[in-house]
Amino acid sequence: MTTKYGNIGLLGRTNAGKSTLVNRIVGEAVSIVSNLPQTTRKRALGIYTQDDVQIVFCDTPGLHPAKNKLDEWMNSEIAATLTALDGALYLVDSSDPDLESDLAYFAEMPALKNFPVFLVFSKSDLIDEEKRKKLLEIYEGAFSFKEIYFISAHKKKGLFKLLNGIIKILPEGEFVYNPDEYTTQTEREMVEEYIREAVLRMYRQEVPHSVTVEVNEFKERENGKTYIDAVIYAEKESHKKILIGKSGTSIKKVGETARIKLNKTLGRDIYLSLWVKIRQNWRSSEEWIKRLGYKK
Ligand SMILES: Nc1nc2c(ncn2[C@@H]2O[C@H](COP(=O)(O)OP(=O)(O)OP(=O)(O)O)[C@@H](O)[C@H]2O)c(=O)[nH]1
Ligand SMILES: [Mg+2]
Repeated sequence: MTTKYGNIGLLGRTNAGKSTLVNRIVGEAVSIVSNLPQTTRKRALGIYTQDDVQIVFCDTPGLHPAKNKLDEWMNSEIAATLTALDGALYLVDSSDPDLESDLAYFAEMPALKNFPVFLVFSKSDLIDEEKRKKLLEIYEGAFSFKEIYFISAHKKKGLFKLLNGIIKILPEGEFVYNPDEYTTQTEREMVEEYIREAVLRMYRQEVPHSVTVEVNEFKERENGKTYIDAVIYAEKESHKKILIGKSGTSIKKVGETARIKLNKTLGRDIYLSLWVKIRQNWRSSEEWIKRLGYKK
């Protein structure tokens, strides 16, 4: 049987819906999602396999001005992803387009000219026909897009059409992954990301962005439970207090949210023990960025 295999990048401004789309196509929570900017930090690979086709979706962070070492590293993740793609989906939030920022993205990433790029208007459930026409007018000629799609990951609209479009541009090739694999992330990385997602969803802007998570212990116990011990690092004492909450109620909620999702994804009982510690200015520390795996 002739098979097709390729790497497809998910690109676009922060909050465009890149990670949501990858999760929807792959069918598992490969990449975390929130309504705050800069949710995705690391490249995350989601693997889609159907019949004679295997597509590796490379989710990336949104391009943003670098204020610290973490930002610089996140932006470098985008450039690194672009070196190994067969094609890319450039997502624009239909309900919040910003042509100027998108043009800046294209200018900053000249490697985009090396492969076909599809323009994908996401969140189409939030706009009407008139707005659609307007978007097409605005974006026509902004870049040499191979094709244009409107999709809604939430309402599962337009995804089949988009997948067929992607399959058409895939080269022939052997599968690289086992058909039942859906991500290249380790379980430890997924645990850290799920905890960070719970934090992103529970607190306000400033706190979640100063947070990173590290798993200290990951042990299978004889009683069939998996015991996980993880630390949430915050940058300031005031953030630590907010994260813990009155009598520890907030951190308990974070743990519970992450635990439920982990039970489901990892398919076993999880016992999760969470701690909050302070690591001042970790986002500006080369050593900490490296230690936390934000460096390859
Ligand atoms: N209404 C609607 N909202 C969506 C849809 N897809 C994503 N969203 C929402 O858009 C927000 C951002 O989604 P993400 O998938 O985290 O966006 P992202 O592009 O990965 O963002 P970064 O990782 O920060 O670059 C979340 O609140 C999603 O629930 C959709 O099809 N319809
Ligand atoms: Mg994301």
